[in-house]
Amino acid sequence: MKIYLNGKLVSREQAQISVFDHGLLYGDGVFEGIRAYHGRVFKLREHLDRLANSAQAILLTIPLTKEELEAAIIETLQANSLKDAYVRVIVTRGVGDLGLDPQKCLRPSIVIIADRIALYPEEYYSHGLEVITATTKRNLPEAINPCIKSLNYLNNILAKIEASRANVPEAILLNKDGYVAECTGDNLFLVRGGVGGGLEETTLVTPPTSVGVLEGITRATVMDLAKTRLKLLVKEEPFTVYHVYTAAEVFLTGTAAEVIPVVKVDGRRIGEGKPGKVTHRLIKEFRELTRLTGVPIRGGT
Ligand code: PXG
Repeated sequence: MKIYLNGKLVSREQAQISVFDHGLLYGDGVFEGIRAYHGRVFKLREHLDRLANSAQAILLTIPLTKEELEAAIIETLQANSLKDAYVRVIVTRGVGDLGLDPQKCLRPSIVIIADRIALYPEEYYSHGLEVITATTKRNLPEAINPCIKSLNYLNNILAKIEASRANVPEAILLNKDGYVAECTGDNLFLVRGGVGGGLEETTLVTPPTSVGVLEGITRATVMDLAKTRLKLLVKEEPFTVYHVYTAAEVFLTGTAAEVIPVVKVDGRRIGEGKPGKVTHRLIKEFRELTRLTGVPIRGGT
């Protein structure tokens, strides 16, 4: 395996970072999780834009342009001969001293890891997930805005531990006012049923970023597919867990999960207790898009 580390492709053994790196000492940095499908990098520009925005929000200057970062990502995928992959891009504040002051960090560290994607079990898609509501609240947007994809994931990790202890794969985080925010690594959507079983009055609802969520790239893609392909109404609107319990369908979206149905929340069966038809159609549309679009890793693939 070849890993990109500060401008060089090095072996896994050589890919080492100083214990004085502020990414390690303070979680001071930002990252992206990106996928490549069939030799194309999916939504690469959107991921690079979000990385730039995360860095901008924490006053971190990335020493590469978006074009240079894109080339480094493609180069890392090529070096590992990967066509279907998970790519982790990490930019830390860099090596400093034992104080918080980022001014002591002279150069950000940049790491790109491209690996085979560890897919979720197929039964998650065919049968759906059970989730719980975590007692841990989502970070306050006024403190650390969840739109920043920072290296400090303790908020999400604490909720993930709650899920594991309840023997379920995911947990819903509420914000401090009790509105549903998102899951530990995925955005959340509800389907509100239309009358008569047609899709005409069906509405897709997801929390607005003002509630305190990461502005997921899969979230934006699914909202677009729902509008353009399924002709659904799509709303960004705050809601409570009551609206999750009483939804016709619930699903999660994320780079790793894609679109994944949720069939049980806090012991309540959602809808019919099996993945719904809107979720099924969105899974299909999303997978089709991943086959057809993306930045080619090699010309012509
Ligand atoms: N919310 C949070 C808190 C996330 O971390 C998402 C939503 C979905 O965003 P995207 O842009 O992926 O649709 C995320 C993304 C991992 C991993 O290795 C985590 C994410 C993405 C890819 C891999 O745990 N989180």
